[in-house]
Amino acid sequence: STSGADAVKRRVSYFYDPDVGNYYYGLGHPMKPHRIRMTHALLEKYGLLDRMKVIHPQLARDRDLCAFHTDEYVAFLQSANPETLTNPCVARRFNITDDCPVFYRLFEFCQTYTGASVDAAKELNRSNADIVINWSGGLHHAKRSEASGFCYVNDIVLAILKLLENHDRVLYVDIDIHHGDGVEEAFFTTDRVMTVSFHKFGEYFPGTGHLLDNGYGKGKYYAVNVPLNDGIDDESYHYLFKPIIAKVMEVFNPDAVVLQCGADSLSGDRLGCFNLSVKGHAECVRYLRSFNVPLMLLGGGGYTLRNVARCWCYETAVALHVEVNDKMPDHEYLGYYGPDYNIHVATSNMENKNSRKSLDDIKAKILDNLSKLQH
Ligand code: ZL4
Ligand code: CA
Ligand code: ZN
Repeated sequence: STSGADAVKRRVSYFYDPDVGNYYYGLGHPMKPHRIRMTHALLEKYGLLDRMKVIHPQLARDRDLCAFHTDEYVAFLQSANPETLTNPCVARRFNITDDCPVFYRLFEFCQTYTGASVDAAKELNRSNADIVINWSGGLHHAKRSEASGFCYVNDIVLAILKLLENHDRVLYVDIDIHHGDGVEEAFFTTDRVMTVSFHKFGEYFPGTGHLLDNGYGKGKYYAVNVPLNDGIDDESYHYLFKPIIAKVMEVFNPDAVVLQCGADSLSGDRLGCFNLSVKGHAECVRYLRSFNVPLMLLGGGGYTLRNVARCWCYETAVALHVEVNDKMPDHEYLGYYGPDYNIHVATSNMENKNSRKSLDDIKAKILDNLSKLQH
């Protein structure tokens, strides 16, 4: 809609380090930081950079990283270097594998994407912005003392810990196709952070995120898992997303929201198997924005580069409440977007393996759990 609360402008701060696109996980590795630079180039040519505060973030310091990670793990990351990594015991201890290789300037990469998320949290703490964006962040699998699933430092956990310095309750929502296990685990026993992950469940990485895993101790019912099947489309996704998030906002009433916008839930992703359109994905941003609570948007997965850049550019426009032309402006990377050169892409005719009955059962269970927090 163009009227009402949605039309009210939000102050948006966007965090970007021009060096981030140069990091390289290695030949054949699906995670490509170059997609952040592609997104930035689109934002620039669409004129969106002029509509927000563009901030070059600081590198995260050891002290920042150690707020969640162990000293020995941070010391390992700091010294890790592809030439000197020779001890297989050390590599195994910190889960350095094909998924999480040691690559050139790995530690600086971690400092870069984490510094942006921590600075984004400080920007919200100071009320300098209503919405903050870091497309290089959202690395939700990293654990306290080990790397996992292309993630080394958990910038999300560190950003939420920073937000908790000024906010009583923080809501975390994760629309990456993978389960947000590292963030869930970090806050599994607290009632100050509610985590909500939508993900493919069943023979899929990382294997956690069962419907019935919902927190422990004081954190009971403060972890929400929405397990989904292949081929989910916009309509089925929002049949769950909207009522669940509406109930979460009602019962949890957060002071800040962090949304991990992993773009591997889009149709046609190299690693994903969902069938969401860019509009359907961005509808999650639009919906959370409509509650008018301080909001942090982070990146995450996304392995078909052209669709990742399309998605995060469009979501930036949604944050700014501006319309963008479907036809892309000419720029350095225009060739990636052929043959159509549109920001929106067609979904596929793949089968949606989520039946109405399975969606209704999931919704009923989750709304019932959430109603236990109502007082
Ligand atoms: C690759 O081609 O399911 C890594 C990873 C590297 C290049 C050369 C090595 C070839 C696909 C994936 C061998 C690769 C073997 N290279 C990878 C159980 C697995 C063990 C490792 O979006 N093999 C592990 C992790 C997932 C597994 C997904 C999502 C992150 C996020 C947030 C992380 N790991 C099987 C895979 C390749 C590779 C090709 C790969 N890894 C696909 N899925 C995984 O949630 C950022
Ligand atoms: Ca998820
Ligand atoms: Zn993912």
